[in-house]
Amino acid sequence: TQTSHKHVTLLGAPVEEGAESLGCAMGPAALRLAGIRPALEKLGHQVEDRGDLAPENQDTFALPGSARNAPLIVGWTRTLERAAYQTLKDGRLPIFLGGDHSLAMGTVAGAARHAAEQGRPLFVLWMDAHADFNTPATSPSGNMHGMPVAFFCGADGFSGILPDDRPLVAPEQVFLCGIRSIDPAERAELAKAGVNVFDMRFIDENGIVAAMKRVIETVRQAGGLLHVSFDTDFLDPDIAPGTGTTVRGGGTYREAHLVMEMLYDSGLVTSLDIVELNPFLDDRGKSAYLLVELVSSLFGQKIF
Ligand code: EXY
Ligand code: MN
Ligand code: MN
Ligand code: MN
Repeated sequence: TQTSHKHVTLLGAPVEEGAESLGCAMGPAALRLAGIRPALEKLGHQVEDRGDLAPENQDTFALPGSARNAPLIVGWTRTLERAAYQTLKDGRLPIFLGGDHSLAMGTVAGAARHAAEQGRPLFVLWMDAHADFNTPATSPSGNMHGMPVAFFCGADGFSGILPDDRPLVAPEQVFLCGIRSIDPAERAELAKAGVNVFDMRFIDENGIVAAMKRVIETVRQAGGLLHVSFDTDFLDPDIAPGTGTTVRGGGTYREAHLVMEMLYDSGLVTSLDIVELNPFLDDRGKSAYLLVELVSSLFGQKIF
């Protein structure tokens, strides 16, 4: 409605070097072409599009272990940390248009800096087939899109990426939802850290509503801010083929909309990533259009 409209800022983050297969750099363009801005405006929101960001140069940066394209990803992390922080400080709601999931190293870090300044806890809802909890020491692939949750939870192996190496988000304030593919070493570290995991079995047995109620209640009771990081591969590949790391048995069309509708009703979401859309792998814009539909639900689109 017009009275509760948000001031939204779209920021393109065309990073693809954190993934195995290239193409995510075309994600921001595809989301714009699928109409993300008019969709938000139609719901009464005030929208500015800041275009695509560019990573700062970090050519000489090095990370020990297996982390492909680390200098570039670190440059993106620093750029996005500042962009997220500044947009939130300006009282706006940033939507980051990915780009692969490594971009969340920066967006969550910036949201965490803003939350700390406000004296409020930051919670992260991570919608994904994967846990993204590898480190340069555990990663089987070296792909940094499989690492952002470990990074912002303060796992070892990421020293020097940002000036402050302390954990950015407490693992207990992170909720992974939709998980159905975890590497062995990743699983062990995840359990040790104490991150909340709603895997697909939990969702099958209890329903997505139970998971979301727990997230929303926890954030509300703590007076927290909520960053949502939405990986396209959370969705079942049948409805969202346009992503590089599909895993079957994913979130359904109605489950995904219901998550977004419940989040809208909660009024708790303060920042958002839409990531891992690879238009090169998509089927006539099907996944891009679906993502825009889901963003509409998150911003107040009602069935009735
Ligand atoms: N766990 C695997 C790896 O670390 O290589 C796959 C990660 C895929 C990450 C995608 C974006 O969520
Ligand atoms: Mn206004
Ligand atoms: Mn991911
Ligand atoms: Mn994923």
